[in-house]
Amino acid sequence: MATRITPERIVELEAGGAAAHVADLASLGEQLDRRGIDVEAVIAEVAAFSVAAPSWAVGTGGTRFGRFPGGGEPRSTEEKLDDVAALNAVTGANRTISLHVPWDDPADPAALRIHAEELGLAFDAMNSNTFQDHPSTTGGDVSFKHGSFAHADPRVRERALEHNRYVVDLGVALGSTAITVWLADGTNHPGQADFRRQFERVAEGLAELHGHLPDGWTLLTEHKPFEPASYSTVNADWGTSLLLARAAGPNARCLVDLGHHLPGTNIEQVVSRLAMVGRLGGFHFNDSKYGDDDLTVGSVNPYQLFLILLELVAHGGGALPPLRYMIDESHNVKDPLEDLAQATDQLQVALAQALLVDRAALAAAQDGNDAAGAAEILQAAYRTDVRPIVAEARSRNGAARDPLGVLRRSGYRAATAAERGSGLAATGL
Ligand SMILES: [Mn+2]
Repeated sequence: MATRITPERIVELEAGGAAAHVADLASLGEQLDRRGIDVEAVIAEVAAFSVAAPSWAVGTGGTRFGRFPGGGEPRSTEEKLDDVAALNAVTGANRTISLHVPWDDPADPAALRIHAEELGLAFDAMNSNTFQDHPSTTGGDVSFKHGSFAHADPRVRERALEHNRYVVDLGVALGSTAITVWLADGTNHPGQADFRRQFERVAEGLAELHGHLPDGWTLLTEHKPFEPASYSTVNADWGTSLLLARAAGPNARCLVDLGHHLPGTNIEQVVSRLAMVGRLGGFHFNDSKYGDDDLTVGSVNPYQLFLILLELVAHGGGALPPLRYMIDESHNVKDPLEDLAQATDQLQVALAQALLVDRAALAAAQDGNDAAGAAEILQAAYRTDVRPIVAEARSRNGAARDPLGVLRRSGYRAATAAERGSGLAATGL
């Protein structure tokens, strides 16, 4: 068991900056008060926010060219939970973990659930995997090379269904209440398969899986335009995802991964559309420059992130709606925990900014055809340095005002490297 980062230790590590924080927060509070904004309400909303950390993100990511592990990486699902607990200790906003089967396939789910409870964590949406062949999912006698739910052979489709049912059952044992299905199904060559028949098979498979959902469970469909299917993907865009969710059943929702859109797509408008028809279910947060880059949330286009959060707050009637929020990034050169801390911070900042928008004034500007006025209202919120609010929200949760600084000064990574091994050798895939 790696070192625990306690609230007392955090206070100790941050004692030096306490007076400056009080002064900064008071100054921002005065400014917001003049603008008619209740700073306490914003702090409370940011403090209530939590975003899941995926189990695969606490290890170093890689590309198809190679992977360069940083040392001290978790060797088991239990150690992945330990790392998320350390992350949550400094951010106070990563209270759940999302598992991915078969990368995580606990032999004793009850024991893992107890371990999570001891760490103050719960299990968020489960993730299935039919984009790789693994004996525990294929049974060893079929292959997902030519698809899973969309496959022409009913035996393969049945095996894909069995795996997804297994993931739901495992989720039940862990206390999860959702499954996210991302399918690689598609084609790499024109003419390889029939678009319509592929779609119909996937719709049928998802409907069967929906029939297996326990009460209170949600099935999330995650779309992606290309990769690994480079010519056509069955669930390629939000419209297809909506059709599939509708075909699956009443408890199916669409999940929006910020990297799963073609360049230039207006993601905030996609969010608005899906929310409007009651099928917006969750998010995978990341950022991108060229495609599905899985870069740090808010690192490339923070204004887009702000606009997305603004749509979410509008959908929630002034507060963030209770959807499934998860970070989905690949940490190739940063320490995974440091990157997750930065991503969480970026989300808290964007949320606070979105909460500052004067929604009544914005609606009036919109109805008055005042485009310049509307832009001023958005900029007034976006250009406000809300970091004292975010720091205060974290502090009230017993977490760190400066998560990255505390993580570094706590010695957590050195402790895990000593316990788990340095693993400094780069490996190819
Ligand atoms: Mn994703």
